[in-house]
Amino acid sequence: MENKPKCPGGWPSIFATGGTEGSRDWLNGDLEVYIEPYRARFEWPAGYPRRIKISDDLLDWNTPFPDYDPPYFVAESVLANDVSINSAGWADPEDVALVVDLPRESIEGPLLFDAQGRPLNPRGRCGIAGRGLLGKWGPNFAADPIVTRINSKFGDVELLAVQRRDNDLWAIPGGMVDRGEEATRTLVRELAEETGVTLEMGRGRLIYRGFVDDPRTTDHAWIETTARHLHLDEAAGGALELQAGSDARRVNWLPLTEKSLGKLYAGHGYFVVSALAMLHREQPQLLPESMVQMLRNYYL
Ligand code: RP5
Repeated sequence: MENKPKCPGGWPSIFATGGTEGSRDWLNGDLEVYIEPYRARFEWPAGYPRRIKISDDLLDWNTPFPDYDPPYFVAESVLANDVSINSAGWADPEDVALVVDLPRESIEGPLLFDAQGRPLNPRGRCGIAGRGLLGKWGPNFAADPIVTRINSKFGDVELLAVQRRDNDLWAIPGGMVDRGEEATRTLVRELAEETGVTLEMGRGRLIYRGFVDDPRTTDHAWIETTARHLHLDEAAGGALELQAGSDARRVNWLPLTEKSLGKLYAGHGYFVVSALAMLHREQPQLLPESMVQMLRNYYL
């Protein structure tokens, strides 16, 4: 872990490796995004029971933990949308044996299952059993459209961000993939629903696919996302008309600083840092020097 970056604000660390192992030359190497486990195991949304604390050495499902007996929790909204009792619902049956298309693998790889046939969180134990607020057993797929621009008046790099209704935190305007929907379509749909902006997100650079360090995570349900990035020039960025909708209380161009990145919902700050690092590597003259310095601080 030689090249692990600093983690301001006590975030889960995301770090880049260069082309050769141990290289610190992240701007020139093959940038790869990693997320280490896992802040979600210390947080939970309102309404969740308190998580059991799991020490690092007991995260791994293969490590025996005979006394492990976390509280079981499934939100009322999930139970009410169980497709086996509500044909218009969006959630799996509460009885996992009734799930017809239970995945055997996810973006993270082949899944482990417990004795009751429930999929196990690939990042390991997190102190709450059941699905919490998540509808699917196992991976709940999401998509995260990252849109940035430079505001030359203030010298800032800005993120098209929404303030979430559930916890007031600022976030990438992402959302869940609907049944049968391609993630690329979800990127466009969620961006439009939450911000009023329509962009061809499929043209954006693929930044990350995998586990999201989201506080709703449980032992048996978690979020995996596809994040793509579009950087708009000043004219295109300035021409967009923003309108908050769906789960978004507000939408705005959020100036990116170490502080604002550190406060973004779930692991979103690190998706954005990764997106900007990749952009800088491709166009070294584009980003203001203050932003490049900040990126260096993350990666070195
Ligand atoms: C995050 O939750 C994902 O990265 C995505 O942004 C979001 C999807 O959930 P909702 O916004 O639909 O609640 O962890």
